[in-house]
Amino acid sequence: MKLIIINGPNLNLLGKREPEIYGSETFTDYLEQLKEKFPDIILEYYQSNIEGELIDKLHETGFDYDGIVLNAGAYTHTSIGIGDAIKGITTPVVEVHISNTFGRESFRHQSYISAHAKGVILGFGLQSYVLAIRSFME
Ligand code: CA2
Repeated sequence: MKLIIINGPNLNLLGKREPEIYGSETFTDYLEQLKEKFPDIILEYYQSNIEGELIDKLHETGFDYDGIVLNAGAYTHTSIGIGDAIKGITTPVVEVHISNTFGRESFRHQSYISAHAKGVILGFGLQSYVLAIRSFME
């Protein structure tokens, strides 16, 4: 099984700022743990701060990968373009968030992704990614 984790804007800062919300681990360190935890899965990773690059990556992977784990960061709440891209591909997308966006500012309650996602996992810290990967295993 081949999955890709796609992270959006500012998630490259994980572990470097705001540890009270996002924890103190960098995503690249965490990715190594994920690969050890799921040795039978081909697990790729992509991060961009640029909306169009995220859309390009969804198009590139969205027809032959088995699943996409997407944390679109703040674009979740603003990007009709990313929502349309998910609608236009065939690979199922699981939307993830580290924080419980519903316990935060009201602008984070809106998602342009959820309606087109296979499912949504949020609020479990980095463990949200483990739960998302597991959701593709059954
Ligand atoms: O909880 C999540 O995973 C979010 O997608 C994270 C986004 C936020 O805009 C969403 O509302 C919820 C922000 C990612 C920024 O990550 C940082 C990490 C460390 C320092 C600064 C930002």
